[in-house]
Formats: sequence, C-alpha cells, structure tokens
Amino acid sequence: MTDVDVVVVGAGFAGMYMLHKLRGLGFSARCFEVGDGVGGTWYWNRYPGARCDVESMEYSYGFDDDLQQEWQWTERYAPQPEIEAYANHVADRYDLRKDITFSTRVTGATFDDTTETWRVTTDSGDDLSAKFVVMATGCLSSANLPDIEGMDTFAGETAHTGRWPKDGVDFAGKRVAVIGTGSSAIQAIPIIADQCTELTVFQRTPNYAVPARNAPLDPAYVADVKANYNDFREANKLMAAAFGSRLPAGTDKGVLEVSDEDRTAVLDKRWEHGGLGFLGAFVDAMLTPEANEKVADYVRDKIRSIVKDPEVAETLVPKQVIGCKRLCVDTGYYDTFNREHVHLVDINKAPIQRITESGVQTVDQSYDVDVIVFATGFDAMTGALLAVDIKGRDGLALRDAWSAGPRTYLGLGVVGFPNLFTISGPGSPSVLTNMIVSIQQHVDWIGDCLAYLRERNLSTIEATLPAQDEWVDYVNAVASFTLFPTCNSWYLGANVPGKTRVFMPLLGYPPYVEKCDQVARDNYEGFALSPA
Ligand code: NA7
Repeated sequence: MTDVDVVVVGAGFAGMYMLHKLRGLGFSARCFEVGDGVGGTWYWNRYPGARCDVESMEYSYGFDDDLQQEWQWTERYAPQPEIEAYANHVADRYDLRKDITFSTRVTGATFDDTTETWRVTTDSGDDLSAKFVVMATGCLSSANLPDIEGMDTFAGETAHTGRWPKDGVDFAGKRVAVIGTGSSAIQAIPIIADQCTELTVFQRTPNYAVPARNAPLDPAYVADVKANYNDFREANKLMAAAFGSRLPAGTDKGVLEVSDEDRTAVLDKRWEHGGLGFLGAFVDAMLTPEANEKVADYVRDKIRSIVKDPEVAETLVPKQVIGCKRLCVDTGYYDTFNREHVHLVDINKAPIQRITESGVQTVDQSYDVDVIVFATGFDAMTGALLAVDIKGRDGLALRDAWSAGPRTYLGLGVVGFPNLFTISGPGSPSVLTNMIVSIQQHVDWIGDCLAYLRERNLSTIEATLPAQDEWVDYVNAVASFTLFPTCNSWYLGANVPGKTRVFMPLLGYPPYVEKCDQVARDNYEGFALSPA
C-alpha cells in the first residue's frame, strides 16, 4: 500500500485538471505546489501587461460544459489577473485545494525497484509513497536569470518577469532598465514606459511582433461560440497548433506562388486581424527560407514604418527567420521607441560587462537606474523537470539520462522511469500549441492509462527503448523539415548557457493525438506493462 495512488507535481492548469481527473476515476492523489496559489505560469508571470497570446475563448478548459458556459472572459486576449482568477474559480468549483499542499517544493522522487513505488520528498519535510508520479511542472516555469558579474551589488530593485512580486514594482519617478526583448519584455515595455521617467532596453536579439488588436470581447461572438462550444473546440483541435479555426481565410498557396500584390493583401488581412495566426497565412512560411524571407520582410517594413528614428528602427529589425523564435504579439511595442524617454541599447554592439551598484555597465557606457527588470525568459520544457532530483530504476538520475538532451516516448514517458508521466513534456506538441488543449489531451490520456492498468491489475508502465529512440528520431525529423532549428530559440534550449541543443517540442497537434490514441488502443504499444 502506498500513501496515495498518485503524486502530482505542480498546481497550474495541468496539475489542477490532473487532480480533478484522478478524483473522477477514484484514485487518491496529493498535489504539491511551490506557489501559495494555483495557476502555475499564470501565478508567477504577473508582470505589467502579462497576457495570453492565445485568444481567451480558446485558452480555457473544455472538459465541463457548465464551466465553459458560466465563465465570462472580458477581452479577446485575457490579462494575467483574469486568467489567475479563472484558475482560482476552477480550484474552488471542483474543491481542488483540499488535495493541494501549497508553498511546498517537491525536491526528490525516487523509484523503489523492489516495491515498484515512488518515494516523493519535499522541502517542507513531506516523505510519501505513491504508485505514480505526474510531473505537471510547466514548460515556462523555471526562470532563466543570467549570470552577469556584479548582480548582487546592485543597490536598486530587481525583478524577473517570470517571478514577479505579488505587490508589483513601483516604477513611478524611476529610471528603469529592461534586459531582454522576448514576449514578456514586448508586453511589459509599453506599460513600464507609461509609468517610469526613463526606460533603457537592453536588446540581444530583436524579435518579430505582430499587433494583438486586443479589445473587449464582442458579446455576439461570445454567444455564438458558447452556442456551439464543443464544435468550436473540436474544430480547433484539427488545427496544427490546436487553435485558430476561426481566423480570416489565408490561402492554400505558397508565399512565392502568388503575386506581390496578392501576398501583401493576404498578409495585410492577417496583420489587421492581429495575433499569432499571422504566420499561418501561407502554407510554407516555416518551410523554405525564400518564403519566410518575404513574410519577414513584410514585418521588417512595418517596423521601419512605425519607428521614426531610422537607426533605432534598424536595431529593432530582426534578421533571423520569422517564427523561429516564438512570434510575439504586441500592443504598441515598436511605437514605444518613439518616446523621448525610451532608449534602446544593442548589446551585440556594446555587450553588458557587469551590473554595478548604480546600474548596468556595458563596454562603452554605464546606465544608472533604480530598477532592473530581467525579461530573460526560462529554462524551458526541461528546467522544472530537472529541478526535481528524479531517480528511476537502479538509481538512474533523469539529469543523467537527459545529459545529451531530453529523450521521451510521446513526451509522456521516459525509459528507466516507470509510472512517471510528464504533462506537455519534451517530445510532445506542448508549447507549439494552445497549451490548455495539449494539457487536457495529456491528462485524459494519462487518466485512461491508469484506469487501464488498474482494470488489468498491472503494476508498472514504462516506455521501451526502441519506441523512445524511434520517437526522438521522429520529433527531430519533423523539425528538420522546417526552419525552426535555424536560430537560437528556447525551443532548442539555446537561450540557456551550456544546455544541449535539441529541438524539444513536436510540430503538429492532430497527427500527434492520432498517434497517442493508436498507442492506447493497441494496449499501450511501445510501453512495457508488468503485472502486479
Ligand atoms: P524569451 O522569449 O526567452 O525572451 C528572453 C529574452 O531575454 C530574449 O530577448 C533573450 O535574448 C534575452 N536574454 C536572455 N538571456 C540574456 C542575457 N544573458 N543577456 C541579455 N539578454 C538575454 O522569454 P519571455 O519570457 O519573453 O517569453 C517566453 C515565452 O513566454 C514566450 O515565447 C511566450 O510563449 C510566452 P536572445 O533572444 O536569447 O538573444
């Protein structure tokens, strides 16, 4: 007998739904969460302007029609406070908190070969046994804080966007430095600029951003979606990234198969509509460099038309493939650089040497500031998993098993780690999709799998080596047909010094779901199941 059937690590959207699912199936579970509230990514990322880049009518659970009917989103893209409120609503509605231990970090999980159970320990002194462990630790939850000399000497305030203080940061009357220009910075910079007296942005790689065109939700649109919510969800699941079924029509042609005027017209339409769907206007923007370059040039010209100082504009113009780093969605980002008190520093030309007591020192200038905002992203996909000391069969450490990059079967299981599941793990579509849809698909699959094992009195399930090897090859092969591996993105782990460069997520949601369903149908093909 174990203390619980399942330990769930993390109470974000994955952990919460896993808990709910397990309860429904009659399994006992305990969930541990580092934060003092639910929401995961949406608990920690409370920086100014934090907002989901997937539309709110889509970025929500679809497992309970009452829930999706009763919840009212107010804007096209939900802001962080509203998503956090939604997470709290879900926790209350399904009475999830009683099985969640908050403010507690799972430090270790060790598989006992003899009893075929997991022993899970926490930093609060918990030590419990479980038949299964589900890692619902999130893909963008382990903050990447750069190791810049002198960080601890700075006399002012610092904050990382992914670990934003609950009480916020007061920028009024302050000189502010923002380091990093990814999605988080692009959302935060226009708002910080509104609040502070002087803003200096330190940019390593310029990013492409398309307008969000956020607005209050149209009640007629909401009513229409809610009248057929399940059809809407099903249509989105057929999309490559599991969202966007209602985007304005693109074309089934390639970028270079149409005239310049037609190409501009298609891109104009998507630009006016706003949002991530911009990149899907043509079928091949992520497939051939020539096609991509045309789409990239369209955005580069937009940047040049918005930013008045030509030198600043050129510094903001990205050179890499568009979409290779995740496309950003902005509200007034480029225009912010037209403001007198906003400055851009290209740290490729003048690298940051150190942080001093008074600010940021580059090779050619020192910038005195009161606040430094690190918008430097995450140790994505593997960071939070490897932060837990996970030991599988024969004491094998996950950190060692993954020393040359993560290897999984379906992004759900790992050879050598029986009865351990990763939700939206590397090797699954995960961050390249609407995360909530991917999370639900994983939770449902894991729940069904546990019920299957129980029904047949099976004790363990573990990915087999041939299945895992084949899967890793497949994930890499799919990526290699695209332009995704061509830049230093966090999809590749290239943003974290020393991290092995491997393209971690799988492209293409619908075929992935088909594969997972087939594996389950075929008695968990590719997994070894052992009797009790
Ligand atoms: P991102 O997209 O990883 O952006 C981090 C930014 O910080 C990016 O511009 C980085 O430049 C920069 N960075 C990282 N390390 C350093 C150092 N050491 N010095 C200077 N600049 C640095 O993280 P976000 O939080 O913005 O967004 C993450 C995801 O959340 C996003 O894709 C959405 O899915 C939501 P680089 O590009 O690496 O040169």
